[in-house]
Amino acid sequence: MVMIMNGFDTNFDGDNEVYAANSIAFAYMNEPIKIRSDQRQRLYLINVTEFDPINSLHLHANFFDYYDHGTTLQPTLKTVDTIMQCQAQRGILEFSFEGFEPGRYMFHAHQSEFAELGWMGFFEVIN
Ligand SMILES: [Cu+2]
Repeated sequence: MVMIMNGFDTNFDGDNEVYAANSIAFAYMNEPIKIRSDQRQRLYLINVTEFDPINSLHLHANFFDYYDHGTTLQPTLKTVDTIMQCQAQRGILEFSFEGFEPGRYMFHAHQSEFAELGWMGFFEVIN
């Protein structure tokens, strides 16, 4: 899957008022991303947020391996639950919910302001 982290300056004051993954604030709160517990996940993450120098992704209840820039075959970080990206940075997350209870697992920016303004959502683990 692909997640593009972005923000929107809705009143043209040079600061973002809304944050999102894939452009729609809170979209995956209402419509969680369904993932099967027996399938390993690969998430291509890209930060195109303007006005804020850093954005981030934090995953609840689980850990992922991270391939910074997606340019190596071995992960550059192993077993982490939060990753930060500078503007225009990208990378690849790999994780699995194998053995987890079915249900909703949250992900969101690790800047609480971004999360409160739209950059949060759920994976829904199904068997
Ligand atoms: Cu959280």
